[in-house]
Amino acid sequence: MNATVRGMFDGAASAQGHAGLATMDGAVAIAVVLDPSHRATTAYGHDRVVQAGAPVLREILEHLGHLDDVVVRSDLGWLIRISGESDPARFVYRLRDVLGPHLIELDGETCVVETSMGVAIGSDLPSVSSAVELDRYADAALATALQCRFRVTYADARMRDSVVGAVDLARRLKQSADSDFFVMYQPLVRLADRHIAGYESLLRWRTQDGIVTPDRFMSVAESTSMIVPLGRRTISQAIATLATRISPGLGTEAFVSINLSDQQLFDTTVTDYIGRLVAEYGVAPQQIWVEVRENEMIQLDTLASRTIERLHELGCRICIDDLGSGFSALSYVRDLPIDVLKVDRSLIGRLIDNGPDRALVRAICEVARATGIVTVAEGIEDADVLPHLTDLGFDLGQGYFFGRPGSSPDVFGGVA
Ligand code: G
Ligand code: MN
Repeated sequence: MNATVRGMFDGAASAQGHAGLATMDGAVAIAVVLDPSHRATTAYGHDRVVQAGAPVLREILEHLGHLDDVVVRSDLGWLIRISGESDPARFVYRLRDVLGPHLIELDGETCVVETSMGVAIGSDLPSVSSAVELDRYADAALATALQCRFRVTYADARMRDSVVGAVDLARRLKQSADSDFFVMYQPLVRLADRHIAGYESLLRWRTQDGIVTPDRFMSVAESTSMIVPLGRRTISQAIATLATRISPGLGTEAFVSINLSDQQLFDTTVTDYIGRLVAEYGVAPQQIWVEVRENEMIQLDTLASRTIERLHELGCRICIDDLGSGFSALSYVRDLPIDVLKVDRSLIGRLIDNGPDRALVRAICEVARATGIVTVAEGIEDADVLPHLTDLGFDLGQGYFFGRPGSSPDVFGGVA
C-alpha cells in the first residue's frame, strides 16, 4: 500500500478534518465474490477455485488500470479500494469488461469462474465521508447483486439502509416468540346469497410497533428460510380453526384458504404435512384451499408446480391469488390443476371506471366459466361494484365490505 493510498483510506479522521469537502471523490470500493453460485467449486473443487482467485483479481485490476490500489482479501472474496479515479463514467465503462465469468488456466485445464460485484462510487454518495463507510456501501451493493442474481450492482444512497433494515428484520423475526404470530380470518362470501362460503387465513406479526402484515416481512422470512416453520404454524392453526370453528358453524362444504409462498412450494414435504393434519382433524381435503401467486405458477415442471399437482391430488383446491396484479398469462389454467381464480383488488377497484380493466376481468371470467373454475373478486370495499361483479358472473367476493380480517369468534357468525 503506498502512502497516498493509505492517507486516502485510513480515515474518517482526515475526512472529518475537512468538513464540507466531498472527500470520497475519486474513491471507489468494489466488493467481489468469486463463484457466487458455487458451481465452479462443485465442478473443479474448492482448492482450485481459490487458486483461480489471484489471476482473476489481477485481470480485474489490470483492466481497471488500478493495479496498485488496496485489496483486502479472503479466500473467495475481495474488497478492492481504488483511489484517484477522476472519471467514474469511464471507470464504469471499463468495469463492464471484467464482470461475470473469467477463463483461467489451472494445471493445463481451462476453467471458468464467475464473479459478482458490488460497486460504491464515492462521487455518487455525497454523504459518505470515510473509506470504511464506502466499503459498507460496496458490501450493500454486493448483497443486493447476490440477492437479485445480478453480476453487478451499484450502490445508491438508500441501499445500505435497506440491507441493514432487512438484517434487522431477520433478527427480530428470529427473536420473536411463537406467540407473537397469529392468524386472522377474513370471510369469502357467495355473491348469489351473501352466505359465507369460507375464510382466508392471514398471518400477522405482533411487534412493539404494532401489527405487521406479511407484505412487510415475507420477503425476509423467505430469504432466511424462516418461512417454513412460520408457514407450518399458520397451516396447522388454519386447519385446526377449520375443524373446531368453521365446519361446525358453516358445515363441511365450508373451507379455509391458506397462502403458500414460493419457498413453501419448494418444500416437497408440505403436501404430506397438510395430508397429516387433514387426517388428524378429520376434515375433507376439499375444505383446504391453497392460494399461490401467479409468478410461482408460471413456470411449469418445477418443484413448485409439482407441489401444486400433489396438493391437488390430495384433494385440496388450488387458487391463483392476486390475479392481475402482475404478469398475467392465463395459459397455465390449461396445464395446471387450477380450481379458483382470485382477481386482485387493484383490478376490482378500477372495474367501474376503467374500460380496459373491465375487459380484462371479463376475459378472466370467461376463461373461468369455460374451464369450470370458481372466481373470487378480492378487495370489495363498497356496494357500488356488486352489480358489476354479478353481471360478470363472479361466484365469490371478499373485502372490507363483507368483513375485515378478524381473530374474534364473531367473524364466524354465518351470514355477512
Ligand atoms: O395477497 P392476498 O390477497 O393474500 O392479501 C390479502 C390481504 O389483503 C390481507 O392482508 C387483507 O388484510 C387485505 N385485504 C383484504 N380485503 C381488503 C380490502 O377490501 N381492501 C384492502 N385494501 N385490503 C384488503
Ligand atoms: Mn390470499
